[in-house]
Amino acid sequence: RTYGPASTPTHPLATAPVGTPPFSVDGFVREFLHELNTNQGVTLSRSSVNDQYLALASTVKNYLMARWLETNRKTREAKVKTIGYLSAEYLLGRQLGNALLATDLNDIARQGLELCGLDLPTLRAQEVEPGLGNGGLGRLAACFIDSMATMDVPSIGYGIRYEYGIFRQTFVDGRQVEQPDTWLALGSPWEFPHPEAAVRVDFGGHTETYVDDDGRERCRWIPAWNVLGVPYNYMVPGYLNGRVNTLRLWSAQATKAFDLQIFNAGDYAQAVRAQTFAENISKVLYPEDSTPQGKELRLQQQYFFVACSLRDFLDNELEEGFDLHHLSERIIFQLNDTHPVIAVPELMRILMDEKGFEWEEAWEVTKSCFAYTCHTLLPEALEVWSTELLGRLLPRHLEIIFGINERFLKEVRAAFPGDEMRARRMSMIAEYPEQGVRMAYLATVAGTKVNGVAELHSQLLRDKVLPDFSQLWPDKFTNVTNGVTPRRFVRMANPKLSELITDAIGSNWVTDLERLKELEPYADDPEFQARFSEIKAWNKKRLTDLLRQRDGIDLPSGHLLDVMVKRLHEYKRQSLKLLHIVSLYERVLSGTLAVEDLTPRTVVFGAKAAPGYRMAKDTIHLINKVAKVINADERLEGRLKVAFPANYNVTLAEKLIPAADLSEQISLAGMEASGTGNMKFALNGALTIGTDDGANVEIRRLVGDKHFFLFGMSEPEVAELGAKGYTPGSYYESNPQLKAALDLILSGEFSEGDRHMFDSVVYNLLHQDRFMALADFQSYIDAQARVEAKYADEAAWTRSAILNVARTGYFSSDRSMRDYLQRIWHTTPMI
Ligand code: B1N
Repeated sequence: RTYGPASTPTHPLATAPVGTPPFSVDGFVREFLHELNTNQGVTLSRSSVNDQYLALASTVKNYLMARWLETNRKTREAKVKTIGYLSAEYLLGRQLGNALLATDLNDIARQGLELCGLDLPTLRAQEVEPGLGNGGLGRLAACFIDSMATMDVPSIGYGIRYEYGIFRQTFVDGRQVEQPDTWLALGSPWEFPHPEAAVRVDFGGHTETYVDDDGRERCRWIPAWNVLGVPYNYMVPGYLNGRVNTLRLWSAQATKAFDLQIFNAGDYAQAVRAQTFAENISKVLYPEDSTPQGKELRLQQQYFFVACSLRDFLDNELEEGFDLHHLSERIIFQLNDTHPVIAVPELMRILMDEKGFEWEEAWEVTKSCFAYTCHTLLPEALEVWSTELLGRLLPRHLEIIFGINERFLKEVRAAFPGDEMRARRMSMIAEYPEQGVRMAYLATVAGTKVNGVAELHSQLLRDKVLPDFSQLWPDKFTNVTNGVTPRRFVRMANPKLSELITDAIGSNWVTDLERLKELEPYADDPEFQARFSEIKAWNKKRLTDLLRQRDGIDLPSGHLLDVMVKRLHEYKRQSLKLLHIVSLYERVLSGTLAVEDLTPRTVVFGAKAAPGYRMAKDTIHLINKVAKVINADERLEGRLKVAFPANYNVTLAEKLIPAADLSEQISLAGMEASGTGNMKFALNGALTIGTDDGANVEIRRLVGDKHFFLFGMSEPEVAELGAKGYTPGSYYESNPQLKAALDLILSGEFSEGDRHMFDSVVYNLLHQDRFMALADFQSYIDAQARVEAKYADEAAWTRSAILNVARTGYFSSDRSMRDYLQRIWHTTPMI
């Protein structure tokens, strides 16, 4: 690639900085109409809402453009260390609102559009969110790149531009039905494709040795096929700081050479099929959160984006002639879970096979350029790629992995002479049930640091998942507790609360969230309390309006809004929440609870199930059936409602979370690595009912026991019960309330008399209950009674809610980034 003009430009404008449209209503209107006319090719009077939205997006981009180009120039010139965030998922949410906030254009845009007879909220509603992630892990990546931009940290996010993001969930007779997510269909105004900068990625074939010009024996890879990776750049604007970082997502395309071979063979149809084959690589996001299926296409995706990203950084971001021995001075690749770990052998391969490094030299560089974040403890979530598949798809990489393992095990044997069992345990190569590469071990060996995502999780990672490794390298292990961006999840999602906070303590909290502490004295201020409650009520009204038009759901007013939103997984225990609801209902039916004593409560669920996860889908079906019966039963006098809007996503979260009173964080202790929804709720003034799990532990420590409803076994108690032998049936037999709830489901009450419709869910709980919902049932019911008692005292509840906001500033992703900078990346922001 060559950059820049062929000869020195003589026109003065050619070297002037890029212009930015004037920061005024007039300037904005002029730019907007220009975009509408020239980009969309329509006049205002003939434009559709989609035209208007696309023109508005272009307009805002124009305001960001000069800053983006300047950020790139400055960073390139400064030759500082960049963070290369490698993530298979980015759950970005809508872009327009964030871009308007980052540029402070909200008022100008609203007024300008009004002068054009248009309504900003209507145009904003036109945007389809890029759902390029499953849940917490992908959303975390999005929060982190936002924080890095806001904190002036040079970074590039690398990932995949899936043509179809996470599926759109619909319900048919209460069952989940997946629809394709066609997020690109109405245009994609936020991306900048660069087909001319496409990168070639090789696959398959075999390796061979040869003798190089210096007479050294070397290895090379003779691949069988290849595809092109086309980069699509996205702006990542910092908040009011003039920095705009880059997110670079790769899209797969067929190479010409690939087709030509087949075209020349005269098989036109086969050639077209081959093209489809190549382009399949970035076609769709795998919808499994936490249970990776060892699918060939997924490994292709992983290698595809990692190979493109390394190549891009080495060839285009580093200056020509840079001495790669010093690579770690200029980049640290953060591995977002094991999905991008194939980058490790890829960098080794580049350094050795392409740049002529010896093994030891290459390893020295490689192991200083990576750090690994683990996001799970579930054994089934730890990726293991079969060597059969790896060898077929990436033969050279498999060889290198074996080489890394061999040298690593030598080190282990030297450190623990005679302990052969340990060497076997620590091998990156598992032998059963088939030979496979344990990607977490490879990441741990190659990474300068390994971190978990909350204190408890990092501890369990050291003690239970990687104990041998933490013994060998205690200093390698560290914690960085997750965080969320206050820009999107407080400032944008909760404008009224933001205004109240700013009135009280000024506006610096948006980039310095620990300042929320200054709100503490206001917790006892009746006027502040009143405004705080009014805002909660306003947020509930806003949600009610949205759910009415989005889902046809009618939320009653004046209810305790009890919200459980997250992926559907047995360990998260949506079924425990459901048992609570069914139990309340059963107690009213059986007369053990008078209707008047029911706290008016609406439970809102939001959850997608992986399409192949039967138990999760059955649980969704059951929730919907229970909701239908309860919502229709007049005996409840409207005091208990269950709402399950379909297709929970970032856009819905932004409306739901600010409206919530109660945040459900009820996973079995030791199972949820961190959780990040828990943080968003607390920051928006919901109280948490939760177990001592993930970041809940830290939330409770910060907000205080009086302002958090703790229940359930602790992680050591869970381990103890598991070791002793857990028998869920005994809880059923000995707890009449639990028995009555389960029996009500078994009676067919929620399934038109069909007594077997929910056998899978109920019998799983009764006979297996891997995540011990029955063991925690009574404790959960008791905690819910404490919730109700507290809710009855409005002032006390509001005071606790305010203190939740005031004391959770720690959970800003800006703080997470500071921790990464200090503990892992060893670098500082620019300037
Ligand atoms: O990562 C989040 C945590 O807050 C959650 O506790 C954790 O469950 C989540 C395979 C995953 N862990 N593992 C995944 C996602 C996609 C996939 O294909 C695994 N997601 C988490 C952020 O740290």
